[in-house]
Amino acid sequence: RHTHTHSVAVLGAPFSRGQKRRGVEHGPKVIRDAGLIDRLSGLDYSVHDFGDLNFHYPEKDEPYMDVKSPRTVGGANKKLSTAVSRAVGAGHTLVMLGGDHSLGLGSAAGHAQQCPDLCLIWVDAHPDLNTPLTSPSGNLHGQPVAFMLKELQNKVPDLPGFSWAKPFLSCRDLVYIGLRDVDPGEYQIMKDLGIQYFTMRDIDRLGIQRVMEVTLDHLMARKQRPIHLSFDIDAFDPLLAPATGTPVNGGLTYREGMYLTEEIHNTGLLSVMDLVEVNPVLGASDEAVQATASLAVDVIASSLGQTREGAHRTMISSKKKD
Ligand code: Z70
Ligand code: MN
Ligand code: MN
Ligand code: MN
Repeated sequence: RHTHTHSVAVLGAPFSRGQKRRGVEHGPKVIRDAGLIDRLSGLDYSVHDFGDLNFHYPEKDEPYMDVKSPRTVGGANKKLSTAVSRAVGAGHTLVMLGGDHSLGLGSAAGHAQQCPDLCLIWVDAHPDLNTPLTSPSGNLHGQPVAFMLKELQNKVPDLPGFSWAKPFLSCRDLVYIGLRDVDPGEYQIMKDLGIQYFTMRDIDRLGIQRVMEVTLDHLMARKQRPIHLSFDIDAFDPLLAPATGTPVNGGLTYREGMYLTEEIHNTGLLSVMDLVEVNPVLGASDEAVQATASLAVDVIASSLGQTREGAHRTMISSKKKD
C-alpha cells in the first residue's frame, strides 16, 4: 500500500550560529539521549547513525548588510548539503538533527541535488522567509527559505559564504504549516508569490485533517514527488516544547503534530526530514528539556511510521528474516 526505504540514516548538525542563543548545538545529543535510535530500530528500519558533522569556524566573520555570521553559516550549510546529498544518493531516508533552522537550507539543497523534483513542507511558528534585506534581526535562521526559492533570486543578494547556494525550489512546491509569528517582509513575499500556507488560525478553522489533505493535494497535484519535511520544534505549543529559542504561544497540540506526521508517513514519499531548534540550555528545568527532546523523538518516529493504532505482525516476522 505504501513503499518506504528500509534504511534510515541519522545525521547530527550541532550548529547554532544562525541565531544568537547558544545551546541549540546540543540538540542532536539530547534527541539521541531521549532514545531516538532505539525507537527507529523498533520500526521496520535498519538505522545508520552517521554521527555529528564537525563544522569549521572562520576566525573573522564580520556581518554583511546586518546579516550575522554569513561565512560561518554559509560554510556549515555547504558542508551539510554535501553530507545530505551523499546519504540520499546512497538510498537512505535521512533524519537531520539540528541545530538551528538555518540548516534547513543545506539540508534541502543537498536533498535537491539527488531529488530535483522534491517538495518542501515547513512546519514552524515562523516562515523563515526573510531576505537579508527584510530581516528584522539579521539572524540567518529566519532566512533559509528565501535562499531556496527561484522566484526570489533577484531579491536575495550574494552573501559571503553562500556562493554555492543556488535556488532550487519553486514557490508552488512549498507549504507552510503552523505559522503564527510572521514578519511584514515575509507576509509580503508569501502574498506576492501565492505561497500555500496554514497558520494556527487556519488549523483552528479547518482542522488538521483538512489542512493535511489540502497540503498533499497541492504538492502532489501534478505528480507524486519526494517530500522534504523541515520541522521546527517551536511549531508546537511552548507548553509541550519549552526548550527552544523562540517560543510562541498558541502552537500545535500533541495530537495535531502526530496526525500531521502520520499523514506524511502514509504518503510513502518522505525522503528527508529535519528536526531543529531543540535548545536544552533554554529549558527551565531538566523535565522541560526531557519533555522537548522526547517530543522530538515522537515527531521523528511518527514521520517514519510509528502509529497510534498498533502494527501488523508481518512487520515483526519480516524483521526476523534478516
Ligand atoms: C524572525 C527573524 C525565527 C526560528 C525564530 C524569527 C525567526 N522572523 N525562526 N525562531 N526558528 O529573526 O527573522
Ligand atoms: Mn524555523
Ligand atoms: Mn520557528
Ligand atoms: Mn511503513
